[in-house]
Amino acid sequence: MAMPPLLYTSVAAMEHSKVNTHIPLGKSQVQYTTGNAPWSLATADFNGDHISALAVSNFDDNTVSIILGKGNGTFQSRVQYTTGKAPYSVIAADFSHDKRTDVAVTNSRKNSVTIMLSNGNGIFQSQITYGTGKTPVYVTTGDFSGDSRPDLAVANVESHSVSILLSSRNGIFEEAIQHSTEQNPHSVAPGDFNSDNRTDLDVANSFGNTVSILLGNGNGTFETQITYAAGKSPYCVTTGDFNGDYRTDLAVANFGDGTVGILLSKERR
Ligand SMILES: [Ca+2]
Ligand SMILES: [Ca+2]
Ligand SMILES: [Ca+2]
Ligand SMILES: [Ca+2]
Repeated sequence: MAMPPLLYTSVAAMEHSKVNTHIPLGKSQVQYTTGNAPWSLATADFNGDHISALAVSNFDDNTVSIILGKGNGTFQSRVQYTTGKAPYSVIAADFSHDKRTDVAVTNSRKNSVTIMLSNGNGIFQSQITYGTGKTPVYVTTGDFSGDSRPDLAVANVESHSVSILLSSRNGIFEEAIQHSTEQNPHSVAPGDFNSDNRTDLDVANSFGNTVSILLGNGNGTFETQITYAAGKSPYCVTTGDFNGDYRTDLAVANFGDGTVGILLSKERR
């Protein structure tokens, strides 16, 4: 069996745990062909039929597969689009502000991010690429500049940074601005941690054993990171309000010690 694409040496051994679910899904999966080594996927309605379609990053053949739904739970055959080398993390959002959902994917061995703008009929334009830091593994989106257009934040695992790419117009992005993190950021998530209605970022620093908070200034710029201790080898972060105080808290998956860490947001800074 092929191994997942590890881009760098992990400090912790992989653990597998059995998950027993009782969700009443169909008895057996139906499989659809992608490219080689599909690694990440996003769902969105790419052709305006209100049916969720799939965008899949294929790590080994430098493509994204777009797989449109037929509306009855089955899917059409894939359509392949070229990306940069070793596409890793894929997301869907309307970057061009035309009500057509587009796709972004990190090219982990090309130090770039690919943007595929949608024509609205399930067909995408050829990729446009923008430079990032070294080994971009994870991409997320949020409006960091306050213009209601979705921007991009990319975790660059080997340059120990997050790249911010601001959407300017028609799906065109400005040149990336790098913000330092601690060692080997592997995941980045948006959230408003200081309740100022400006989107901030939290970052899991997988070799730093920390979480970085980058407070947003609302104009696309961010403050210097504030770091908090995490567990061992934190690889993924997400947000939620875990204590019901309407302030955004964060959760971090600590790959190396079998825990999830919770950091509760305190009073406004
Ligand atoms: Ca669009
Ligand atoms: Ca924006
Ligand atoms: Ca904020
Ligand atoms: Ca809270």
